[in-house]
Amino acid sequence: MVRKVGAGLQAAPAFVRPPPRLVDWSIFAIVCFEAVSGLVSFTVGSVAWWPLFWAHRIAGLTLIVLLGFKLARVRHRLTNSGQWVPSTVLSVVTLLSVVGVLATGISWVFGLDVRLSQWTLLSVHVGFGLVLVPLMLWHLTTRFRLPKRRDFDRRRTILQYTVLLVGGAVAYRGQEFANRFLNGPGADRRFTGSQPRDGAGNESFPITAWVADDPAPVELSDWTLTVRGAVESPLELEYRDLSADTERQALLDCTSGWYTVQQWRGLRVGDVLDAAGVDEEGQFVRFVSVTGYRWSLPIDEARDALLATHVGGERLSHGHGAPLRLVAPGRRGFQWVKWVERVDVRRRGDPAQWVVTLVSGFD
Ligand SMILES: Nc1nc2c(c(=O)[nH]1)N[C@H]1C(S)=C(S)[C@@H](COP(=O)(O)O)O[C@H]1N2
Ligand SMILES: [Mo]
Repeated sequence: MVRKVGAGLQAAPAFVRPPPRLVDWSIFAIVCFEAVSGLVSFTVGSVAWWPLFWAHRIAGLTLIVLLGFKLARVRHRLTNSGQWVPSTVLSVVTLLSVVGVLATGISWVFGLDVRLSQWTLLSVHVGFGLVLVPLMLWHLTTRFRLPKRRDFDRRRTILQYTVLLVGGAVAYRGQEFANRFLNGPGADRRFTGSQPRDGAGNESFPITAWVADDPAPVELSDWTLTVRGAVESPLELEYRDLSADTERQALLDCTSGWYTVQQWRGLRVGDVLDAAGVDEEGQFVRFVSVTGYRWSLPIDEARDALLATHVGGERLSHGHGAPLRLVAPGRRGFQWVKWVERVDVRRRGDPAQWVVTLVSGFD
């Protein structure tokens, strides 16, 4: 079967099959684009970014066809052990990771929900992607050939790639209809790809650590909320001082692939800031967890965020960040800092937060 398809693709007239070097460099370009768009997609939460998610999916689908062309061409080097050279091993490993990244990506879109311990298929997809990039770069150094001018027939190439992209878009759209028809977990995805977790309160959605944060439950007798930095009068509040009187509905969308809409109750950050009196130079607000995990928001956005004590009418459970967690509507879940104990008003953003969220919780 594979052989037949391979032979078919190989025999495909030049009209449909781009020249070999172009195929190779297209695969390279697409994998780079997928890595960048995939990573960026994890950091954005507003619907305005939907074209990025679509581009990632369509480009991924075109990869299947390009890979088919490539395999049809090099297949004999893999199937004929007489032709094996040391770099063939690298080629095979690289191929396996491309297949892995495509298979997990596609199964995820169809709502297949197998877990590797706490890892969803989406996380495994990211894992394959992260190993694929260095493997591909290494593979490239063993067979480096620049595309040549004479490889191109401009009009034909443009046409081929247009067909490829349109085909990818149609296939993705077709998948949406198929998923709606199947009516499984793939049917009800957000533009981010996340699947719904329904219900209200602590038990209705998963407890997630971005990487390794797993603190002991916070004792209220030891805990205070400190507000400091560019403020007129720093505050130190105990739990019983908090007036958790603001309620709002907000959607939490985790990069591991689920989302939930909950009714949150707590303190409006703007009220907390007003109580401390923000200096003129205060531009960003940083929320810091008892674990050191932290995230900053521009001050106007921060004012509108919530430091929640309750979810769905219940006191937050420890896993969900008790006594206090950030609710940052429009942001991805990893920015909703749990177990908040400090609010810093700052002049600048905090680039180091990117590293801190990855390493906090490791000793
Ligand atoms: N301190 C801290 N806050 C955190 C995390 C973490 O690991 N440590 N994980 C984040 C991630 S990845 C998500 S999706 C949400 C999950 O919130 P939940 O566990 O209440 O579902 O919390 C965020 N807040
Ligand atoms: Mo997350």
